[in-house]
Amino acid sequence: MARKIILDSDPGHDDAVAILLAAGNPNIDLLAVTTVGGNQSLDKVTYNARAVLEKAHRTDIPVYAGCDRPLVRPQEVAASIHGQTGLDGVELPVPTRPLEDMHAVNFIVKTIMENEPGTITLVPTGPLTNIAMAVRMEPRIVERVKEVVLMGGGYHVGNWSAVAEFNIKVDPEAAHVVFNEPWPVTMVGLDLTHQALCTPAVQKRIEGVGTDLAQFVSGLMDFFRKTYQDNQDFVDPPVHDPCTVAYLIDPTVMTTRRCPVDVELTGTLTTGMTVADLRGPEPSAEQCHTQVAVKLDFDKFWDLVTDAIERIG
Ligand SMILES: [Ca+2]
Repeated sequence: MARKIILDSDPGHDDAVAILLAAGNPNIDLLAVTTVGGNQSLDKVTYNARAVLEKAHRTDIPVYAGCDRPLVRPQEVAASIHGQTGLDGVELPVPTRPLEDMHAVNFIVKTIMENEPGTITLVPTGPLTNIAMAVRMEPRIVERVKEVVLMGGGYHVGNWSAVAEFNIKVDPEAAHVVFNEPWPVTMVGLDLTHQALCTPAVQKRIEGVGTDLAQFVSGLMDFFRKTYQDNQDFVDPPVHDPCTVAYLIDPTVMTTRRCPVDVELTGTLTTGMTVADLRGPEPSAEQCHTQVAVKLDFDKFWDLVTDAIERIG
């Protein structure tokens, strides 16, 4: 049975690859892409989500726009990494399917409440604003969601400050809400995603698929490599967001460590840090509802991504 997921994203080069992996793998039932202001403004990332689905010939998948700014703090975008459009470096197709009327937060709540408990998985790959809003609007979603598998944070490294990752740093209050609800949360943070590097060999393999879509992904990776080289001192870009979807397709794509995780809101240097308590023996699932991703199976991950691009055609 395919896993029913809602991908809550802010595309974004790596979000685009996450959408393609979810749309192109038969074990995932992508119910909708919901969007949140993050890498770029809400309007831009929403357009990008629709354009990526258009490129993947998946106009059957609806897109719902959500919150346009963080709960408390002024908005901060990642133009240094994703450019002025949020998906710089490629030509986007014009979306043919209109944006849905309903707000993303309403859609998330409605979908979870209307489906059998334990059947919907939330996959946030942007700031956690929509998810926090959904929890506050309808607290019963917490016990009905199967799990939350999110890209964000890190237990020993940051990218938007020394210790904080972008998605958490820009809306730490929302992240605080999400990590403190008792649903199962898997944090796919920078410790893991910095292993998901799009090396020249990986990119060549993707290009080898030989389709227009494969060229599109390669174009995205060229831009992403350049901004990561210029701004984050990387040689190859880490393709963060699809790691979440890969884990849902095949949990053996990564190892995880169960541990309490909380979000710093009042640090003078550490606001937005995901503080993971790795002391002592690993707690059980009954004792602890949060876990962090540790080690990626690099080959298995890129096999899944390449396979999805191939299947989409
Ligand atoms: Ca993202």
